[in-house]
Amino acid sequence: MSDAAAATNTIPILLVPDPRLRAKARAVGAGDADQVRLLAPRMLDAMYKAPGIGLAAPQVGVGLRLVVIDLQKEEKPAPLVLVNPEIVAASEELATREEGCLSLPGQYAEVTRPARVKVRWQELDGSKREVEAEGLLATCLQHEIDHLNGMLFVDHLSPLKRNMLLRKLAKELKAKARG
Ligand code: GNR
Ligand code: NI
Repeated sequence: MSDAAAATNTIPILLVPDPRLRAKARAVGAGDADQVRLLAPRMLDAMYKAPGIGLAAPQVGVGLRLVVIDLQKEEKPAPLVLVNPEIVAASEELATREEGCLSLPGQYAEVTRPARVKVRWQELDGSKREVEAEGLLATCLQHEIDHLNGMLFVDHLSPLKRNMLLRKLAKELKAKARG
């Protein structure tokens, strides 16, 4: 396949300031099963190609509570598909980690969040799952669930840092568009 054809088949990731990144996604219901089964592998594909460790449906313009994650620790894939994920408990202890986002390419900042979270979700078959996460997985789960609520990592920064980063992104995207 040519590069152009491959690019056409990869679902595009929306960039800030696309308003679809700021909308609250709705819960996946029984009537969404077909769409979710088609979309999840396309989201994983876009995530691996980016490459990234997580992707939320609003980042590909779909307002559903659907997330894919693969921390890609060793070389072998370990994809997670999370339907209707929710944080059911969070530690008082906080952790600070550098975050990036595929919707704000090239922008990174330290973000402070709960160090550990308990997250509940459904699998594609509707079965219930729960995990107690720490470290990078805890960060990634919170980052992706934020996307479902129209939140971006920059919203956790001071207004000064947020505006600096958003202006830098706008400038870089403009330069890139000019070539
Ligand atoms: O690929 C990603 N890396 C990352 C690094 C630190 C904290 C969060 C993330 S998620 C990000 C992919 C993305 O934008 N998901 O929404
Ligand atoms: Ni993101």
